[in-house]
Amino acid sequence: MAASEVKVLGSWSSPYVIRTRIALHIKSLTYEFIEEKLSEGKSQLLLKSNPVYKKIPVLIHGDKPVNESLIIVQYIDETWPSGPSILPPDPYERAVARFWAAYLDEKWFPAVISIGMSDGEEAKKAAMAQVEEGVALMEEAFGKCSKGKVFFGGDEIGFLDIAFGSCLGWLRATEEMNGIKVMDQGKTPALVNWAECFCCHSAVKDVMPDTDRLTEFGRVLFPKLRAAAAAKTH
Ligand SMILES: N[C@@H](CCC(=O)N[C@@H](CS)C(=O)NCC(=O)O)C(=O)O
Repeated sequence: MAASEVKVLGSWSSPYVIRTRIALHIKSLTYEFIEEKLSEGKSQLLLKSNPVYKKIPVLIHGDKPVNESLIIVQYIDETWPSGPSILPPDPYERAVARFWAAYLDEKWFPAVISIGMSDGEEAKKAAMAQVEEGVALMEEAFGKCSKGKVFFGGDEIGFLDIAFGSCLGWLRATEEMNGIKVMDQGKTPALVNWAECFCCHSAVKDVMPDTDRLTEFGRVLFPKLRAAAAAKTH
């Protein structure tokens, strides 16, 4: 397949975009990465390709757009079955991986973001407690899913590794910005080891954003987002 047949609309800092790129790397697919500068407005191509949510990532395969990062990862796995499998072959294990991925997107990652979005100390503390609780749940889930191997997916990176691992950059930047440590050797030793292996993996290391760069970006972004949220409520 020619490189231009697969395009990704995305940005370097988005955890959701990273998922798409990791899945493409696992399948050894070449693709064109089109950087969307969201702060400067959305491109016509993005608005046309994701008219419902108008969000990145968008995978464009030929002339067909696919939206929503977890759906994109599953599409890549099903469309190029000859590369390493991303979803577990067993239906129950697949259901478990999808369950935790949905939990991460619906509950856990929004709590990570609300640490940066909270104005008062009380709200920040509540968000931190939610994030810590989630990490403890994921430590337990790791024990069950990995069966003593390196990744949630076993010997290789799978669906849940991609769903969770893509959030590591923002988790680390949030820890840095707020002087906290959520994932550490004392509380979550298995996840600490997993995170290190995940970030060093050849499919991941070139797209995982540098923590310092992300922290610097977050220090500018969060005050703007907080101001925009406050303006909305007044
Ligand atoms: N549920 C979506 C979330 C995607 C998302 O929130 N993307 C952000 C960038 S990290 C975005 O495009 N934001 C632009 C906007 O909200 O208008 C997915 O998994 O793909």
